[in-house]
Amino acid sequence: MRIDIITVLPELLKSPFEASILKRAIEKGLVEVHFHNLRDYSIGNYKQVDDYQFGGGAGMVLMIEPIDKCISKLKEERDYDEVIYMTPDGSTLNQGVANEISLKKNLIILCGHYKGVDQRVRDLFVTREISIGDYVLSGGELAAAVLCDSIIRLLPGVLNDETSALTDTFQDNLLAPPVYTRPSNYKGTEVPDILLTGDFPKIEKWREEQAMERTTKLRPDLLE
Ligand code: 6GU
Repeated sequence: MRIDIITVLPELLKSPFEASILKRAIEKGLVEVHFHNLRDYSIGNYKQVDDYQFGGGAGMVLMIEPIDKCISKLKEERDYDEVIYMTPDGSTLNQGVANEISLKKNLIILCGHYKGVDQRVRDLFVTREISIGDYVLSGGELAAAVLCDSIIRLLPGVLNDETSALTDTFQDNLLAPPVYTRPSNYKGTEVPDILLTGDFPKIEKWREEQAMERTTKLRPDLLE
């Protein structure tokens, strides 16, 4: 997979890719992530990438020309499966969407900022609009990092134990069961006995029951 991220704030976006699982995925060559500073495609001597909105109103809007220049250059080099625009009015990211996008080969992710992008960018170039929840962030950068993490960890070979993404919360629309590690007794609070029996079919059954119980209690909407 290759991901090209277009942003006015690349520095806000880079650090999540420089640690832990995402870093290792990049080092292993399982994903390439490239950052493109929109300002490098700006017009005029002032490196302008945004402007006031027609019709008046507060807030700046990212202009179409720098975005067009950046996307066109990328598209000359390879084909893209999706141009994803990160915006609070997009469709909400969930595990199903992450699973679907993780199967794509080349992605462009465009981060909104200020009041967002000129509508013609969305009409002409964007194939999918994604939000990470019903609240407003200052820009699409942190949301793009969330999206990238959710898809990169699903790529084959990224997680050490290849089955572990399959047992994640949400992967089967259930919350994950509780997990424990040593010590089995910490200041009098104990790990459930069943987990210490070594009876794996029974443990599996207990985990399924716990997952169902947790989901019923905490997220009944997932069962609907
Ligand atoms: Cl993708 N962008 C912004 N600016 N705010 C958000 C969001 C995206 N998703 C939730 N809130």
